[in-house]
Amino acid sequence: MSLPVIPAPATTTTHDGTYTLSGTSGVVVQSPALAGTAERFVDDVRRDSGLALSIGSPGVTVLLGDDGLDSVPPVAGLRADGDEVDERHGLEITTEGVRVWGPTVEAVHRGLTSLRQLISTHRQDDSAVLPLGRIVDGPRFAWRGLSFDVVRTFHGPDEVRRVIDMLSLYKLNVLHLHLTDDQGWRVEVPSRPALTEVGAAGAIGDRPGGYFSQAELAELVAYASDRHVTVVPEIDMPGHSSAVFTAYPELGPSEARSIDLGNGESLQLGTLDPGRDETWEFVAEVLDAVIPQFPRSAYVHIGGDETWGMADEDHAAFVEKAAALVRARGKRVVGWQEIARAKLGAEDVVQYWLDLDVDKMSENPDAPTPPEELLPVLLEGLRKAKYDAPKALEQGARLIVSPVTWLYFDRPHADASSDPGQEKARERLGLKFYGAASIEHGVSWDPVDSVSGIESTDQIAGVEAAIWCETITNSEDLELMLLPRLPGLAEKSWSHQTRTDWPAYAARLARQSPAWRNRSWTWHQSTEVDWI
Ligand code: TNX
Repeated sequence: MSLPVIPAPATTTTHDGTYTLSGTSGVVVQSPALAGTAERFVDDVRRDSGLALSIGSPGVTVLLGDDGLDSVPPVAGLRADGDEVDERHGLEITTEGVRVWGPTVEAVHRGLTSLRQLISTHRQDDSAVLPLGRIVDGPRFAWRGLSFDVVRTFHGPDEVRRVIDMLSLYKLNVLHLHLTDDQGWRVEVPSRPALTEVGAAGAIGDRPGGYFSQAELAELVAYASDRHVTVVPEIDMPGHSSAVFTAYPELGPSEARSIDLGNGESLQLGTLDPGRDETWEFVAEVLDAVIPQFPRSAYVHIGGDETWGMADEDHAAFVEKAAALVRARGKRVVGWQEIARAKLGAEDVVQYWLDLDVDKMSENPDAPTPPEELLPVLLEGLRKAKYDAPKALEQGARLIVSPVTWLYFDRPHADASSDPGQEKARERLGLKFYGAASIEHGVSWDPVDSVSGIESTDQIAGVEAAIWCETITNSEDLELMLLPRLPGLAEKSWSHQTRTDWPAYAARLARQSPAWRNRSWTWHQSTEVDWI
């Protein structure tokens, strides 16, 4: 029998019988290094389940050790913090109590995360009546993340903390913050005050702007770190830079060119110019200010996507120089797949996203109909995308797998109008052009098979979903698009099961709702799942 844990553990055994954790139970810490982890767990259990455990009382014992963990398959990929941390752990529930162990603090934290889920899925009255059994587990991929667009709609620190809580409940360990784009600049650069004074003022349409102060980011990074989540900053360059040009027009194109997409949005064609000294002074100042604000991240994401109309040589020159500036500051480079058109190093990471078939797009009635003058530029860019992943792999770089088809959480929900009373809101969420996606669809794929040209798991750095916020206007919208998809991302990036058994997964998913309710997270009540 399986236990209702998401992502599915590497091995699970169950036995008849139960062990009950009650309000008088607690956590015994056998290794002093685990004191903070135990406190975090007690706090999380209270928030997920309302059960108040206390430190020092018998019930759950936590300790450092690697007994019996050899059966867990090895992890692949790279960690965003650049460390090598063993996340394998064991969790055993006997009639005597619960024991959670692993060789590192982080490993024990992951094991306690499974226990958090078991507690919230086995609540009865004032207790949690746990099934007897044993889990031995560890991740398939080291980098398991979410890319979060805080530009198109500004989501402030409270909401970012809620997203970190969601990541943490599903053993996800990277929050990639998309901090800059055409509509706004969300991170402080003290030597360039206009970026936040002017560039942060707006968002899409008349949505409010905003940015994270250095103090707020320090708190968020610490909050994430406490939950073993690394926050990776993205400064999107040289395209998607209109907010820079609003703040510092001298860095922009001499003539602003934007194209009305006919849906109230316009596409900006200007890019930072690699041929100008001012560009490089700017990029260096930005990196010098941003890097120290993300001390746990070994990477800086330099964007590199959708530089419509920019000459290939200019794009490559920009990427190569920006990458060199990142490396010179002791950080590694990650960028959207278009950076593979430039010369990369084996340490670099390329985020694969564009798996749309250009030649089928004209058949899609919901596809945007760009003005005629733009069409050739768009089509050419999209056709080149086919070669990006192979080019990255040829250069020895590794891929973060984020295909639109499987991992763009801004795809509309398949049964969008099924949430009672919310039909209108649901209908407006997600980019229609991508087509709707069901929850089952979200777990019906495998990261290794999803990119043509990948032959082995070793070519993958990790797996990341993306939530873009063009259609997402507030926290409720955001949560509706993240849940219940986020647990599916965990299933695909952590679990070693390459095929997900949908009925079994749907049954595990259905049991997540009490914790979500307790946390007051909004979720899309998909009709594919019998929510409890
Ligand atoms: C493409 S994915 C973009 C974003 C949009 C997104 C909408 C990527 C690197 N660029 O600018 O928000 O599509 O899904």
